[in-house]
Amino acid sequence: MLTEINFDGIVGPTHNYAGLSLGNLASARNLGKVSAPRAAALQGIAKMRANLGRGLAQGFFLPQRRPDAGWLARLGTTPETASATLRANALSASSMWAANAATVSPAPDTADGRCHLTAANLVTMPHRSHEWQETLAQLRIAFANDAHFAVHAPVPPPFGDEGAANHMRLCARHDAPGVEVFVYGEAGGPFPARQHREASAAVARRHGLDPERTILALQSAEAIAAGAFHNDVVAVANERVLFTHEQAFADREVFYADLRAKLPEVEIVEVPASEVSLADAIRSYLFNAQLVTLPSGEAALVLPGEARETPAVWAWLERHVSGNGPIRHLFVHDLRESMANGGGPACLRLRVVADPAAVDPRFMATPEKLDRIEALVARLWPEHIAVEDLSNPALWADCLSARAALCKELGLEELDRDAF
Ligand code: SUG
Repeated sequence: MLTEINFDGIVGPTHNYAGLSLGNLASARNLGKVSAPRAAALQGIAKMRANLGRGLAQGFFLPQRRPDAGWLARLGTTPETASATLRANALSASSMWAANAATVSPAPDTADGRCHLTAANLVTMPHRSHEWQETLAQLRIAFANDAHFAVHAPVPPPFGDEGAANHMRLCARHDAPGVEVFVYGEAGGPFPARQHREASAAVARRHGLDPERTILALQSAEAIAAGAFHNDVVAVANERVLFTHEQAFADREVFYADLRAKLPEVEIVEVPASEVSLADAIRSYLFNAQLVTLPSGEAALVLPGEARETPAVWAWLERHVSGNGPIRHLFVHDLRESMANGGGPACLRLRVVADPAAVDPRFMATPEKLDRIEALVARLWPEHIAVEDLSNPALWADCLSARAALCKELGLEELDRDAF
């Protein structure tokens, strides 16, 4: 049976605040702050556990091996000899944000009836540009069943692709054919446009999508300038519902009309700027919630604590839920560590509509497996990392062995190697 599975990126032991993401306001604001990798990973595990408890299918991806000595070697250096900047780029735990791992087109949308996944190249940011090799390796293991899945290598550079963070799927039900929306940005503002139109179009072609059910929509320049470095910071979709800020898209009337023509049952829940400013939306990550369908059929939002702490946002949500809106439940999670690098609940997960039985079970979560992961993290993940610690070889060794222990615990030792 086709169902939506959320694969969360487990937060890696090197999680830190080196301020690497230009255009991501939280990352810049928290540059130099002391991170708490253990707490970060435990916060993520608690979210996964809660979603499992809500009756949702849950999987995960492993944190990548950091420092990435293979990448530094390709640059002619090593963790010991690299500049502080290159070293920080080699140590980032950014693969936790699994929404950027790949773009996924479920089987009902594709020409060959398989679920297609394209690993994202993430070329715009140096610290993320070397994720795709291991991401691809993990996708090829998790989705090895080629009767069900087709896993593609990334679109070639220079066309920037940031994966599912700029992709939305609207459909009557997850197992019905959907309309896939690819949101891209245009260069010219103060911050880089990380998703290029050419990359989005290439993914749509490679996945065998029907052009009649595919939309390429331009992200508004003001949203990027206000800190929406990915579209999933200002809009999220699930089944028939598009939940979006008024200023998310460059030409919203044209986009909405196109969407309504392609999927007449679509329900557009637009939050006006007069009620929630773009700045509040981005600060609170209102739209970086996971919009999910509960087993009861009702829609729920899985939100970060910051949404409850932002008065205009919480007031809007309470009004919506007490009125007749399509979102019926609000669940709030403390994800402060990931949020401080600009990663909310939706950034931490990749959605795959598939039969869970077709996925390699080593990547599927159960309460018992989450207990084991949690115990290992509590024992081996560093409690704190200050930016100065990033040059300490003992920290690298501890992080590599902590990750190796997780690979072993999950029966995925094949991922514990240097080069991908
Ligand atoms: O790519 N932050 C990530 C956050 C990704 C959020 N993902 C989605 N919106 N789907 C990024 O900007 C900060 C890392 C640092 O500064 O060390 C970072 O990479």
